[in-house]
Amino acid sequence: RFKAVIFDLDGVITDTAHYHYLAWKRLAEAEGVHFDEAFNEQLKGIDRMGSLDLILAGAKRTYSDEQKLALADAKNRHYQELIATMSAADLLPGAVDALAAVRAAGLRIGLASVSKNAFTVLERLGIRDRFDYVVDAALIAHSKPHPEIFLTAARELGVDPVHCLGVEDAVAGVASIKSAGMWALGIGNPDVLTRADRVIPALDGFKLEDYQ
Ligand code: B16
Ligand code: MG
Repeated sequence: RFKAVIFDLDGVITDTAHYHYLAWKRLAEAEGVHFDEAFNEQLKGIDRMGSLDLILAGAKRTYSDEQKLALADAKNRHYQELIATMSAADLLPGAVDALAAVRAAGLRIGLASVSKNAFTVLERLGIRDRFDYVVDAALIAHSKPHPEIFLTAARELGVDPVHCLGVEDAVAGVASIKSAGMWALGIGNPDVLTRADRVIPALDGFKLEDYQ
């Protein structure tokens, strides 16, 4: 019944989620804000300024818009240093096989990442041409959990959301998929991704025929 599969990037196809974590952790600690894996979970799938606001809500001082932009820029420069040496070796196990299986089944393939670095990461991984449509995060007004990004991917792929399967590692991402009216495959822990229709630990367990 599915006609398209729309993938998230960070934490699904490659482990850039860890690089985002490292970059935010350094920033948070420099601002005197405690930062751990549990807090980071809330930031996954949330855009850059939204993530920064969540972190700075825990700070003792207030920040001007200018100061916030400078902090967001510094985080992004650190993140870009961390992804600079990425290559096809950084594809997570099963990612390429999953993309190939979806292609072989004749379905359309989309990418829905709110990261403004997504095109760079896809190029480094060497998989840009495996996607029929990649959402440009710069054109998205509302970060996940809002459905805009998944709905945009479906529209550009020419597929009704009810015929789309979305793949996500983040709580906000699964919420975005469900709000878009799609079927959600969670990647990670079922106790965390409670709204997903099915959860598997990683893409190397991806079996398209199992999802209905
Ligand atoms: P950037 P996704 C998201 O990507 C990340 O999960 C999130 O941690 C990050 O803050 C966001 O991209 C923005 O990234 O600063 O590179 O624009 O999960 O939607 O692929
Ligand atoms: Mg993600």
